[in-house]
Amino acid sequence: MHIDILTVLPELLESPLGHSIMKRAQDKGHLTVQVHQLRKWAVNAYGQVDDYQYGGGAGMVMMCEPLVAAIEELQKERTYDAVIYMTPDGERLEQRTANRLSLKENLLIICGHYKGIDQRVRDHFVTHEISIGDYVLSGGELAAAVLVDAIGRLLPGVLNDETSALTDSFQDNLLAPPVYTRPAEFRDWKVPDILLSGDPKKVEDWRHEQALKRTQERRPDLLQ
Ligand code: 6GU
Repeated sequence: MHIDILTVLPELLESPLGHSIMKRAQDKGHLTVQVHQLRKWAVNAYGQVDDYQYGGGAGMVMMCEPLVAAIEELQKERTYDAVIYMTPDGERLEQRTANRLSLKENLLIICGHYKGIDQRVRDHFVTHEISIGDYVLSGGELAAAVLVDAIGRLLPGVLNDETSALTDSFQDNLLAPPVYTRPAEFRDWKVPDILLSGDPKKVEDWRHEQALKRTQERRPDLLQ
């Protein structure tokens, strides 16, 4: 998969996408991410990409010209399966969204800032609008990092057995069960006997039961 990201703050994406599993995904060639500074397509030598909003009101709006110039230049290079705009009024990101997007070949992600981007870019270029939850961030960059991580780790070959996505919370609408590591006894807190039993069937049943219990207690909405 290839992902292009348009932003005025490329630095905000470098660290989250440059470490751990996202780094490995890119090193192994499963994922390529190119972060583009939108000011490269600015309308003047000051690097201007935003302007006052028509109708008045506080807050700047990201202009059509730089965004459209950037999008059209990138579109000459590749055909995008989705042009995604990160925005708090978008559709909430869920595991199924990440699953679906992980099957695509080329994604273009636009990070908004200030009051957002000119509506005409949304109308004519954006195919998906995604929010990562009901709270407001200063810009779309951290949300884009979340989206790329959620998608990137699902690409075939990125995760190994140990990090397998199959046992993740949410992957089958269940939260993950509790986990333990050595020592078997710490202070007087013991690891559940079943996990030490060496009986894989019993262990699997216990984990499923614990996952159900945890989901019932914490997220009954997932079981509806
Ligand atoms: Cl995608 N962008 C911003 N600015 N805030 C958010 C968001 C996105 N998702 C939740 N809050």
